[in-house]
Amino acid sequence: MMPRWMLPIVATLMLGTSISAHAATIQITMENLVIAPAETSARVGDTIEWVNKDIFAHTATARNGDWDVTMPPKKTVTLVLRKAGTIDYYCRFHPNMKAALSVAP
Ligand SMILES: [Cu+2]
Repeated sequence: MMPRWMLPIVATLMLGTSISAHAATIQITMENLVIAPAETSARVGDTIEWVNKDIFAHTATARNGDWDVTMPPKKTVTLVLRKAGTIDYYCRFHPNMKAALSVAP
C-alpha cells in the first residue's frame, strides 16, 4: 500500500505521461508511381503509414540506410519513427519515386 499523500503525485505523473505521448499517425500515399506528399514533417514516436494504391509493390528506402520498408500491392505498411533528422527516401523498384521525411526530436 502506498501512503495516501502519494496518490496526487502518482496521478500527476500518469497525466504527464499521457500528455507527452501524443504520437500521431501520418499517412503517405503511393499512387500512380508518385509519393504524396513528397515532403512530410513528423516527430520521433510518430507512425508513418504508407498506403500503396498501385497494383505493384513499392518500397520506402531511406538513403541513409535507417529503414527499408516494402509495400506489397494494395497494402498499407507502418513504421514508427525512432530517430530525428531529415531522411530522403525512394522506391527501389522505381527510383524516380522520391520523397523526404523531416523528423523532429
Ligand atoms: Cu515503386
